[in-house]
Amino acid sequence: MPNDLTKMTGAAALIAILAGAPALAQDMTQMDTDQSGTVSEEEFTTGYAANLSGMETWDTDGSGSVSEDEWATGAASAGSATGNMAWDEQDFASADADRSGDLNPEEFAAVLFLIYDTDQSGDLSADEYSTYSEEQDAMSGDDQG
Ligand SMILES: [Ca+2]
Ligand SMILES: [Ca+2]
Ligand SMILES: [Ca+2]
Repeated sequence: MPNDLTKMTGAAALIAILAGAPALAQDMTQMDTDQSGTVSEEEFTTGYAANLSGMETWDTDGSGSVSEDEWATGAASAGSATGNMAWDEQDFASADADRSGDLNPEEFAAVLFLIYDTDQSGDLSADEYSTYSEEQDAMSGDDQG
Protein backbone atom coordinates (compact mmCIF):
# COMPACT_ATOMS: atom_id res chain seq x y z
CA MET A 1 0.00 0.00 0.00
CA PRO A 2 2.37 2.73 -1.21
CA ASN A 3 -0.22 5.45 -0.65
CA ASP A 4 -0.23 4.67 3.08
CA LEU A 5 3.51 5.01 3.40
CA THR A 6 3.41 8.20 5.47
CA LYS A 7 0.97 6.77 7.97
CA MET A 8 2.91 3.55 8.24
CA THR A 9 6.17 5.41 8.82
CA GLY A 10 4.53 7.38 11.62
CA ALA A 11 3.23 4.23 13.28
CA ALA A 12 6.57 2.49 12.90
CA ALA A 13 8.32 5.46 14.49
CA LEU A 14 5.92 5.40 17.43
CA ILE A 15 6.49 1.69 17.95
CA ALA A 16 10.23 2.25 17.79
CA ILE A 17 9.95 4.91 20.51
CA LEU A 18 7.81 2.71 22.75
CA ALA A 19 10.00 -0.33 22.25
CA GLY A 20 13.26 1.59 22.55
CA ALA A 21 12.50 3.51 25.75
CA PRO A 22 13.96 1.14 28.36
CA ALA A 23 17.12 0.34 26.42
CA LEU A 24 19.52 2.87 27.93
CA ALA A 25 19.29 3.00 31.71
CA GLN A 26 19.82 -0.19 33.67
CA ASP A 27 16.84 -1.97 35.08
CA MET A 28 16.45 -1.34 38.81
CA THR A 29 16.59 -5.05 39.60
CA GLN A 30 20.11 -5.17 38.10
CA MET A 31 21.26 -2.49 40.55
CA ASP A 32 19.36 -3.76 43.61
CA THR A 33 21.71 -6.66 44.22
CA ASP A 34 20.33 -7.50 47.69
CA GLN A 35 16.78 -7.28 46.31
CA SER A 36 15.70 -4.97 49.12
CA GLY A 37 13.43 -3.01 46.79
CA THR A 38 15.67 0.06 47.01
CA VAL A 39 19.08 0.88 45.56
CA SER A 40 21.66 1.94 48.14
CA GLU A 41 24.48 4.31 47.23
CA GLU A 42 26.90 1.39 47.22
CA GLU A 43 24.67 -0.67 44.94
CA PHE A 44 24.23 2.31 42.66
CA THR A 45 27.91 3.23 42.34
CA THR A 46 28.95 -0.39 41.87
CA GLY A 47 26.23 -1.06 39.30
CA TYR A 48 26.86 2.18 37.45
CA ALA A 49 30.63 1.69 37.29
CA ALA A 50 30.13 -1.83 35.94
CA ASN A 51 27.82 -0.73 33.15
CA LEU A 52 28.55 3.00 32.60
CA SER A 53 25.12 3.40 31.11
CA GLY A 54 24.85 7.04 30.14
CA MET A 55 28.34 8.18 31.08
CA GLU A 56 29.51 7.98 27.50
CA THR A 57 27.29 10.92 26.62
CA TRP A 58 29.31 12.99 29.12
CA ASP A 59 32.76 11.56 28.43
CA THR A 60 32.97 13.06 24.97
CA ASP A 61 36.68 12.28 24.44
CA GLY A 62 36.22 8.68 25.59
CA SER A 63 38.92 8.95 28.28
CA GLY A 64 36.87 6.94 30.78
CA SER A 65 36.44 9.92 33.09
CA VAL A 66 34.57 13.22 32.98
CA SER A 67 36.77 16.33 32.90
CA GLU A 68 35.67 19.68 34.29
CA ASP A 69 34.89 20.93 30.78
CA GLU A 70 32.89 17.81 29.96
CA TRP A 71 31.12 18.22 33.29
CA ALA A 72 30.17 21.85 32.60
CA THR A 73 28.82 21.03 29.15
CA GLY A 74 27.03 17.90 30.34
CA ALA A 75 25.44 19.46 33.41
CA ALA A 76 24.08 22.34 31.34
CA SER A 77 22.53 20.02 28.77
CA ALA A 78 21.30 17.59 31.44
CA GLY A 79 19.56 20.46 33.21
CA SER A 80 17.87 21.63 30.05
CA ALA A 81 17.01 18.13 28.77
CA THR A 82 15.41 17.04 32.04
CA GLY A 83 14.28 20.33 33.61
CA ASN A 84 15.81 18.99 36.83
CA MET A 85 17.14 21.99 38.76
CA ALA A 86 19.33 19.77 40.93
CA TRP A 87 21.92 19.69 38.13
CA ASP A 88 22.62 23.39 38.65
CA GLU A 89 23.38 22.83 42.31
CA GLN A 90 26.08 20.19 41.82
CA ASP A 91 29.57 21.51 41.64
CA PHE A 92 32.57 19.85 40.09
CA ALA A 93 35.01 20.46 42.96
CA SER A 94 32.87 18.69 45.52
CA ALA A 95 32.08 15.85 43.10
CA ASP A 96 35.81 15.30 42.46
CA ALA A 97 36.34 13.57 45.80
CA ASP A 98 39.99 12.60 45.16
CA ARG A 99 40.80 16.00 43.56
CA SER A 100 42.24 14.36 40.48
CA GLY A 101 40.73 16.98 38.18
CA ASP A 102 38.24 14.59 36.65
CA LEU A 103 35.37 12.38 37.72
CA ASN A 104 35.92 8.65 37.59
CA PRO A 105 32.83 6.43 37.20
CA GLU A 106 32.41 6.07 40.98
CA GLU A 107 32.61 9.83 41.54
CA PHE A 108 30.22 10.44 38.68
CA ALA A 109 27.76 7.84 39.96
CA ALA A 110 27.88 9.43 43.42
CA VAL A 111 26.71 12.73 41.90
CA LEU A 112 23.87 10.98 40.10
CA PHE A 113 22.92 9.30 43.34
CA LEU A 114 22.83 12.65 45.20
CA ILE A 115 20.63 14.17 42.53
CA TYR A 116 18.10 11.37 42.39
CA ASP A 117 17.92 10.54 46.11
CA THR A 118 15.53 13.45 46.35
CA ASP A 119 14.39 12.69 49.90
CA GLN A 120 18.00 12.13 50.98
CA SER A 121 17.11 8.82 52.54
CA GLY A 122 20.41 7.24 51.48
CA ASP A 123 18.76 4.94 48.96
CA LEU A 124 16.80 5.20 45.76
CA SER A 125 13.19 4.12 46.03
CA ALA A 126 11.43 2.66 42.99
CA ASP A 127 10.00 6.12 42.25
CA GLU A 128 13.36 7.83 42.57
CA TYR A 129 14.96 5.18 40.40
CA SER A 130 12.33 5.55 37.71
CA THR A 131 12.94 9.32 37.62
CA TYR A 132 16.65 8.60 37.20
CA SER A 133 15.91 6.09 34.44
CA GLU A 134 13.57 8.43 32.54
CA GLU A 135 15.97 11.35 32.78
CA GLN A 136 18.89 9.22 31.62
CA ASP A 137 16.92 8.44 28.50
CA ALA A 138 16.01 12.12 28.05
CA MET A 139 19.66 13.14 28.46
CA SER A 140 20.90 10.67 25.91
CA GLY A 141 18.72 12.39 23.32
CA ASP A 142 18.53 9.09 21.47
CA ASP A 143 15.04 7.67 21.12
CA GLN A 144 15.97 5.20 18.41
CA GLY A 145 17.70 2.80 20.79
CA1 LIG B 1 19.18 -2.68 47.67
CA1 LIG C 1 38.40 12.40 40.60
CA1 LIG D 1 15.67 8.15 48.52
